[in-house]
Amino acid sequence: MPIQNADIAEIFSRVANLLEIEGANQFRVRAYRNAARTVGSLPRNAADMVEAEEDLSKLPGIGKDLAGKIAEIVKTGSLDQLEELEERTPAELNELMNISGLGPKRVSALYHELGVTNRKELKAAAEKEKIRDVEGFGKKTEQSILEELSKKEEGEKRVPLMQAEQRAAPLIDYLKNSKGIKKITVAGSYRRCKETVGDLDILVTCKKDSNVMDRFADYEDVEKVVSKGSTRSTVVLKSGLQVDVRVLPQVGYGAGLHYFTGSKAHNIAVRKRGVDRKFKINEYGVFKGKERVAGKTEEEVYEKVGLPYIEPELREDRGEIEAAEKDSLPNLVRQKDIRGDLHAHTKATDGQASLEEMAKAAKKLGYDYLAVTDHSKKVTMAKGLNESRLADQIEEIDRLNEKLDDFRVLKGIEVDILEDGSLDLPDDILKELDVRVCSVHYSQNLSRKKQTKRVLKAMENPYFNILGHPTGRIIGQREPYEIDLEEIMKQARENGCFLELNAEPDRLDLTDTHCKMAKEIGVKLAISTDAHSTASLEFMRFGIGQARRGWLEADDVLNTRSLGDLMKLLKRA
Ligand code: DGT
Ligand code: CA
Ligand code: CA
Ligand code: ZN
Repeated sequence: MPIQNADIAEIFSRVANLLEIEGANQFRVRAYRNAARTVGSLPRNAADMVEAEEDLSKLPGIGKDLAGKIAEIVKTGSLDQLEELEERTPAELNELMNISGLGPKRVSALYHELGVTNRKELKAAAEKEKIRDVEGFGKKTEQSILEELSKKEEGEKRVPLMQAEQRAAPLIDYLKNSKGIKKITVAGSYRRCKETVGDLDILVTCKKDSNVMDRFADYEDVEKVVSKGSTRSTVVLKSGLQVDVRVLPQVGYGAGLHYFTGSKAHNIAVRKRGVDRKFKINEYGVFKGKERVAGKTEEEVYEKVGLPYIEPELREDRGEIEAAEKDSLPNLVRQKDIRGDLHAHTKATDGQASLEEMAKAAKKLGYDYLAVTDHSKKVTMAKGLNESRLADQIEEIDRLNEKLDDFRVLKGIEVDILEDGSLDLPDDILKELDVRVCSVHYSQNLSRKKQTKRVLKAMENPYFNILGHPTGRIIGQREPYEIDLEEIMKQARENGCFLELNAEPDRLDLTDTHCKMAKEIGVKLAISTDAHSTASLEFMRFGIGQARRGWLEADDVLNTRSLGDLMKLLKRA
């Protein structure tokens, strides 16, 4: 593709910016700005004019010198003068001028006075309140620079999988109603069940006369159409989430699905195996020379490179290719393997539903059991239970269990692990329970050594069953606390304790790699929703996705056990 007028204009305006920052003569600076404007608004391609040897110096504001530079850009794609300038003055300064309120004069001042050359340094300077003291700036400008910077950062944020799901589901329903639609799937990190997604990659097969791209651009939740074509369109939704739609040919659908499911690292590894076997693999199919030899299904793609089908959650190039080669891929845990939920709250503390409502909702999901694990007294904000209120709840559960057929409410607690490693309730009452989830809620900022010691100490208590949300992280909001999980997992295995994979979509605590670590160490995980309402019992699926990304099989998961087997595993020696 020949160079566009906009590209030439961009080069000239960069030259003007850098000249101005250097303090060059104002007339020179203006000459480049004018040239940028002239070329940017030409009715014809400057590249074509150069090709036809037309005299560009006849254009308004373009002299012989600039005409020569246009020809240079058209022929080489770049301008020596700009490269020289960029050697003298940081090129990143140009990016700073996109921040509203900052023109070349101000960027020049920030550069010369404070040595600011990029966004990061600009942010640091604003945070240290240094900008307000530069001539021509003030407190207000400093504040608005900070606001501008954080707005841009938010635009680059990844979205938790559940939020992506809430955007994707109605959009898919809407697109399904387009003319001539055959298949429609969300690929990318979404299909791999990654805990956060950068954007949505929707794949479609359809008849020739389909209006799917028109409908997509017209979707009411669209903020901006970035590009629109017959095989690929991109929009940004009002929430800021970007969505790509690609129309794939039916014959190569499997290859396209494979390519756009990723991950990129997995694709590269598969493609390399293709090369070794003299196949070319891309998003359109598997080719030998020019001939398409496979690609209708993903299975076909894998078969051509000598591998069995690999589940999307495993496709991260973290050993799945090698495992597939040895035919030792895990048989991943599925939602239907789950027999119950081991972490849920009721109205007695900070839940929204009653004991009975929670039990009935869990039964309706097809479960055999639900552990009710309200908070302990330390968590005053959630009206945590003391011994006597817990004793009351135990009786209430006994009465409820008599009414329920083929279902068991387990007596439980989410008991706080105090800073010294003791538990927030005495053994006398803990021993009356079926299951104890033990969690850190306070003093999260201890050193790694102290935090690890605290939890190890707690696990010595014979009533410690499951370590709740083991790192305490909240995605995008709170960092995990410092803790040596490997040591904790090893000790848990020795003591007959378990770790939780908290399925709450903002927690997903443990991460996928932690899950894999647990499997390798040989400690079982409880996948639990930490439900605070009947609806959130359905968060189980996010936990399952994360567990699958961590290679877990049904046997690695505590709550795939029947009630009888579970009770045995919860009894420590
Ligand atoms: P995200 O959106 O950041 O959460 O992650 P993905 O995995 O959805 O990445 P995205 O949306 O950039 O691209 C979707 C898939 O397309 C990606 O998983 C693999 C494939 N893909 C994208 N770029 C490349 C590439 O340069 N090479 C290869 N082999 N595959 C690519
Ligand atoms: Ca994506
Ligand atoms: Ca994408
Ligand atoms: Zn908790």
